[in-house]
Amino acid sequence: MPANQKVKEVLEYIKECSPGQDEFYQASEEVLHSLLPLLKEDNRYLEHNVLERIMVPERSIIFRVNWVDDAGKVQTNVGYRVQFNSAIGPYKGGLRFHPSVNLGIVKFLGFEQIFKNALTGLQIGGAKGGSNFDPKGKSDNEVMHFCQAFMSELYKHIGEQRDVPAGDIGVGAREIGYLFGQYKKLTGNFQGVLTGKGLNWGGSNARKEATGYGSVYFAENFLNVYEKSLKDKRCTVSGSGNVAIYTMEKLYNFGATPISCSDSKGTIYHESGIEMASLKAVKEINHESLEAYATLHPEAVYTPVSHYPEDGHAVWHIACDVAFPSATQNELTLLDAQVLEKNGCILINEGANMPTTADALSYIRKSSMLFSPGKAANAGGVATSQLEMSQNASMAQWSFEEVDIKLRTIMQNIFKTAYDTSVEFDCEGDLVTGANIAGFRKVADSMIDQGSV
Ligand code: NDP
Ligand code: 2IT
Repeated sequence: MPANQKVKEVLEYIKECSPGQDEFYQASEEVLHSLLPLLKEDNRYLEHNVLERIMVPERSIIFRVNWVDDAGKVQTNVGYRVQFNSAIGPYKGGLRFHPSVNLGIVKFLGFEQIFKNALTGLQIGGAKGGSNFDPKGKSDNEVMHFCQAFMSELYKHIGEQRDVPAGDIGVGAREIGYLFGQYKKLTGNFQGVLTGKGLNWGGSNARKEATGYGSVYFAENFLNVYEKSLKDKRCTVSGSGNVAIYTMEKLYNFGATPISCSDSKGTIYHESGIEMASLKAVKEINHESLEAYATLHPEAVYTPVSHYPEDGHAVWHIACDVAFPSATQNELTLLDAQVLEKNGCILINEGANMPTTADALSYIRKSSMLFSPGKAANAGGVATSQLEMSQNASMAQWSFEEVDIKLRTIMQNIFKTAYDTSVEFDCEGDLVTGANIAGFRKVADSMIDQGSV
């Protein structure tokens, strides 16, 4: 059967057996279509039915999480852990706590994680998990009770050689601490079963900064190929969480100016550059909306989200040289991509997972703009998580500089792998194809080596 016919059949099958999972279809379509040049060249993947096998998670665990709120009432949420693929190592991937979390979201994130983790060159399989629990507006006590209840089920399925969760949207150091405490209480084991831990109890230096820093290292590598650099570039960044904040911090180190950030309520445009101490105070310490940043800096422009109801996001309407979508999936639409191009943007570098909609992505790939796919550009976070696992296994703690140097090298290698693969398949600079083929090939070859398990 011709490869394109096979891809079509597998995608139809996926829709039939996993109804209502739009984000998972979107990620699957992008990956499978971009594999066509490889599938046409090497028949082994179809012979061994690798496409059918790789699209179905090895295991999906869905569980009830009951916890008691501050008023003494029992609340219920749904918990997930999708252990997608363990061909190249123990399952690895974050946990997301956000009201929008459902099985389709967790599956799209877990599927992307398989190829991202393979691209790091490290031995980690792909997984993702989370809950529709919303940490916003909850007291520390409620967040702790939720995390304890969540771990009371999850602990049965994870382990340092088996599955090592970490943070993602809504899961940071506080949540990892409560989850780790409960794991230790239930099992009696102090082991590196989670990453993103506190520095006093097994965490790695530079893990907090790693995704944002790595995203900037990746962008610089890409621009250098075309004899350009981030120096003096005006950069728009979306989001104001972990990835966005450390993207902005590293942009300043490279002589670029981050001029925007956003959250679920609105966008800040600060022409002279985002002031990092104020942003960290508003978002990391006080957990306020960005409106508080505008109060501190009256010269900054604050636009509430409803300003562009006709399908577009204020942040992408600000003229920039490089755009760093770093908030959430499908936050950059076709209209946004057209406006970015018109305003002279030269590179869109994905810090978030799948922030670009499918039609925006196909437009961008035909445009003159460069594009860094998230599974390559944001892989610095999970790569540094693996460095944390490595330090835990040897009971060592490396300095910030040591970890940062390793992160820089890993990002350089990820870029080179994706870029060289694009050259190998005659689409120089098309890193969507390059990253998908390089990640897939490593995992698929390992699956073939390991037989029909
Ligand atoms: P955080 O929870 O720290 O921050 C998320 C940010 O995005 C916040 O500013 C939040 O706004 C905004 N946001 C979230 N959901 C929405 C939404 N539905 N609409 C509008 N804004 C939204 O998460 P991270 O920074 O860790 O994650 C950001 C992205 O990066 C995600 O796609 C994640 O999967 C990806 N990623 C994260 C890694 C990590 O190491 N943390 C590694 C690789 C990728 P508000 O403050 O109002 O909630
Ligand atoms: O999407 C991601 O790569 C993450 N949220 C980080 C995963 C990890 O295991 O550090």
